[in-house]
Amino acid sequence: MNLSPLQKARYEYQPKLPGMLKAGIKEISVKVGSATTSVADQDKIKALFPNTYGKEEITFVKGSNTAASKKQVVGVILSGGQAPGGHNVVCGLYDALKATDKNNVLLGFKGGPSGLLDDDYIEFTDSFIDEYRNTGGFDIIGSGRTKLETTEQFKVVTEVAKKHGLTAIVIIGGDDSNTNAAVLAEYMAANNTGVQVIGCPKTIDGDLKNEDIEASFGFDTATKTYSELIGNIERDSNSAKKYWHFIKVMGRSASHVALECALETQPNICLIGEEVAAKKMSLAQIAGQIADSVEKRGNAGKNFGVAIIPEGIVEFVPEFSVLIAEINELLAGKKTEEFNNLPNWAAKYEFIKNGLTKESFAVFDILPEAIQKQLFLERDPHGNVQVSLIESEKLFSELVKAELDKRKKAGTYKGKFAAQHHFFGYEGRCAFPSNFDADYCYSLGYNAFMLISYGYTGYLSKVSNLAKPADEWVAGGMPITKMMNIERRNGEDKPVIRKALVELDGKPFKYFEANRDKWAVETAFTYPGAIQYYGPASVCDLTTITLALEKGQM
Ligand code: FBP
Repeated sequence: MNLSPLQKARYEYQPKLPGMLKAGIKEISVKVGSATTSVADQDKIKALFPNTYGKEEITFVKGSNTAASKKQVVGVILSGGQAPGGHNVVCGLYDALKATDKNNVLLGFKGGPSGLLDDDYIEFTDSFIDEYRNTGGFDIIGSGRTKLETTEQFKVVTEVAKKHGLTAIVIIGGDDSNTNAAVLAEYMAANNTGVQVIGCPKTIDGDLKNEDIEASFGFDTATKTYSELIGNIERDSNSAKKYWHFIKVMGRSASHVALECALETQPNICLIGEEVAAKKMSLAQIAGQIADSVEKRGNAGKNFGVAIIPEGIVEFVPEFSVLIAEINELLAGKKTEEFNNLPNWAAKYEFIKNGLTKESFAVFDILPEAIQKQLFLERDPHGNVQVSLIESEKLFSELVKAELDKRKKAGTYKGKFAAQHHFFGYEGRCAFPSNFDADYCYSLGYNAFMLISYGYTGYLSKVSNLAKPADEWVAGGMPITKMMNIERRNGEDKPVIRKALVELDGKPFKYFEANRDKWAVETAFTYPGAIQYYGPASVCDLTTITLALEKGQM
């Protein structure tokens, strides 16, 4: 195989483990903490999880290992979108499993949860695993978005587990996948299958975090990758001095990625979906806010700038959500066919005008025509508009341009406006994990096996104190039910892990808020540069500014 020099070097990198896991398997003991309760809806969650609710938080400490010795056959799946470090979770799990007993077996089920249902798997070996150490991607076994949530599916999983003699299943995924891990753990316990289930917190979006989970893996590397690119664009913008760059970054339900990139690069504008929703901002208000920055800078001779836009922004704009709901209704059932059969866009436009309320049509009418058409082209299998495919970076630059044209006519804006558009998402999801993610993920996997060997089920592998050097990290486990509450999903009350949105009274947002007016007018760009893998720890092992601020380290 042809390997790049970095690939070769990364194979050799030895990820750092938390101090208490370093002494070797025989020296890892358990400290049992207090019993837990769910973050809300305690009675309901307790009733739904009678076998796994209320268990104790646990921490690993140095001491003699008292885990019962038995042959372990563990199955692992990767679930959902790729996130840098996934391979290292598998490597850490494998290394701990083999260090405990060479006869233990690790099976990787392919293509995500569906691999477990289809019994499509490989058995990991040393040589196979070694090719994936410290590399990005999920290609080691692939991933998928099939949800493991029905009793029928659990029955199939039980059969597959029986066939292989599985003693445990590790699910590496986001909030939904780990919610399903908790439900599967409860099912396995209730049916005395002897199969334990452990989750690991993954997602570049950063929205699986809470008082126990300080960060989901992949967020560090993905935001560093986007920040490098944004910094490069800022430098280009500051060199050419002729473009405004509208940069959309991934993060569908929360704006953590956008916020971290803004803290790293200090752009002129960064929209935060959660703020837009809290202030019930309209598209026109958002465009007006960006136009204010363009105007002030343009009038000072600075016809360039950078605006960061979170992927999910339009869903946070109340009037836009209403418009989408009305469009879904307008085209429900047979009406899609009627709409599609109309001869041209003018006829379709009339159909839309007659079908929407006056308020929603007013919102629709200010959208650029390309976006208007997109709303009617891209439908999901249920016939709904796919909001995540809307090119919001283009939407906002068009709205800003229209606003600036007005201001030009009114004589207040004297600058020039030309825009470039970018979308950064897939560029960061499979990058070589930063040292932080390489270490964190390896530790999560290693720790997941320790939870298995000590007999725990329905737990999330937890590694905390992450703003400190790895040696001071704390490894342990938290019952997933502790992170759950009841939420309305698809018309039903469901037990779920609460998704973490950007907190508007949290330190990262407060820091941004305190600085953004200055950044909007001045050129305060910072250039993070590429992720560094070799060199001083002060450069290579840094974690995110979000985490540093949350932990009071800045
Ligand atoms: P997860 O929540 O599964 O980690 O995925 C998040 C994400 O990377 C989002 O940022 C993005 O909107 C989405 O996946 C894209 O999904 P897909 O890979 O299916 O295009």
